Amino acid sequence: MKKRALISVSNKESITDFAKGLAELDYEIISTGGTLRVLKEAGIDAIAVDEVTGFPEIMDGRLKTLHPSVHGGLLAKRLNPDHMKQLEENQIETIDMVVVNLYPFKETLEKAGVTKEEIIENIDIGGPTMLRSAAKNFADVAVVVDPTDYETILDNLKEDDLDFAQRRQLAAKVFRHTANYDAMIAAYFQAETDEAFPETYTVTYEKVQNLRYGENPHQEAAFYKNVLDKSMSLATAKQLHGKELSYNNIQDANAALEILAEYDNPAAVAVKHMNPCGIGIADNLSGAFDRAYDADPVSIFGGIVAVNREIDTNTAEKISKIFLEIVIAPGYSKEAFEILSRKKNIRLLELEMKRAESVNHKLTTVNGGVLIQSRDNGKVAEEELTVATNRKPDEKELKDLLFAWKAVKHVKSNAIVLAKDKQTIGIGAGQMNRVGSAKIAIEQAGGKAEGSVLASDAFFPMPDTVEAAVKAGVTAIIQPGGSKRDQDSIDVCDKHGITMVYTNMRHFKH
Ligand code: 93A
Repeated sequence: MKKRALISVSNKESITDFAKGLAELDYEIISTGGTLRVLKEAGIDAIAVDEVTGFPEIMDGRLKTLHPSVHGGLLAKRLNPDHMKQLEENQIETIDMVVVNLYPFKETLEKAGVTKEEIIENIDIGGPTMLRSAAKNFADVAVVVDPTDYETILDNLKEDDLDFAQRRQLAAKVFRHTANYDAMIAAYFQAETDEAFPETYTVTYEKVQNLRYGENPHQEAAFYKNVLDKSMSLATAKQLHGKELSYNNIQDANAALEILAEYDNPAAVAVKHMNPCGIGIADNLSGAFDRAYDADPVSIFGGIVAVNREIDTNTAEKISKIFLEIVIAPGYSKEAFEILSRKKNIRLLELEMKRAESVNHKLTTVNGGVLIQSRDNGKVAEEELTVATNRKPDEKELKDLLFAWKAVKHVKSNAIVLAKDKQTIGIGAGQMNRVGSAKIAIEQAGGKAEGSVLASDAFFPMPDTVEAAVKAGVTAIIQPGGSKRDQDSIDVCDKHGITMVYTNMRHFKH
């Protein structure tokens, strides 16, 4: 009896060559609508699956191959006389090979302007079912899901039939493939429904690249992207120049992007070890960069600079004077690119600066599991601030306070930021007590601290930070409020005539 292969593929790449090869090896080819058309056009002899099922393809193809004549032919154990007798009684013939690849669900999701109907229509039901039937019965059936396997399989078949181990390997690939395919669908539905934290949490990651090493050279690492995440991401950044990104580069660059997303005006952000060391905004990019640089000309060395406007010649010249690992911008003027790309080691990235859509949760691994939380998208508007002190902030102080508040959100706790005139002037990050971070920020600011504002990511458990701020010449403070000892801090402020506002929102970042 002639061997039979069922071919039904969405990705029609190389399919005619493969089918031709099978026909030459005397396989009878059965195929579905679109695939059959392509095969026929290439002059390959094939029959429609309707002829096997005795049932037409209906409902726009939703029902093509879901039929006992197909699945019986795939699932029957050839060495089981009962199975074979039952096939015969039901006039079902065996199928020896399945060649299927699935409706492009992921590609459809990624399409710009795609409708929900289109996404749903691209959930393949019949394809995975055939793949799974064939893969379960790999002892008797060969199952091919990956077009890059076509050539080897033909070569092997020309020698001899595929052996048990080869068929098992193909089946393993299929189960991996259908599991991923379903996981992607599950993750899509998870994001669509309001159930934020379901009993099992599905997320699928796709490799962007292997990395040379992890945080340290003795650690291995790779970069994966979340298939469903369409927010501003390094996975979609275009690298125009320089060495491959490292693990630490990606983390730092990501931190820079998150900070940048806070600002609409021309802004520049310098980042070191995932903390900002300088943030500046201005009417033009070159001015913003000056402020980010002047904020801390020492720490920026070997750091990352991200900006939210195309880099012009003027800014490029300034940037080129310092040693940076990475520059990220939505674009570079021709001349700016020439200036910056003269530096061999600098990595130049281009990335459209759109707001993070924040559909995704933040995942942090812990031993044995993962903590999942919604992202910190908290924002505080001017009218939401409450003034705790006798004195109210004046207009300039208010602007500086809100600027500093946006910055402190992105600094590791305990976080203190001193700012003045649209520029951070001192940043204290990650200390184990709040006043420790304050001291660092104040020292960094030096003489600039006079007339500056201070932001704290969490409340003051005691008045020591406020006392240090007063001594340094800070005139206004922004903090969440809510400590049992708030009054102690207020008293210090009132005594020295400085102002303090509450955001009623905390921005821990650990
Ligand atoms: O709509 S389906 O879920 N119902 C089916 O019965 C079915 N059978 C095969 N999708 C089905 N397929 C898929 O059609 C295959 O997985 C393949 O991706 C595609 C090939 O269709 P065509 O040959 O018409 O281009």
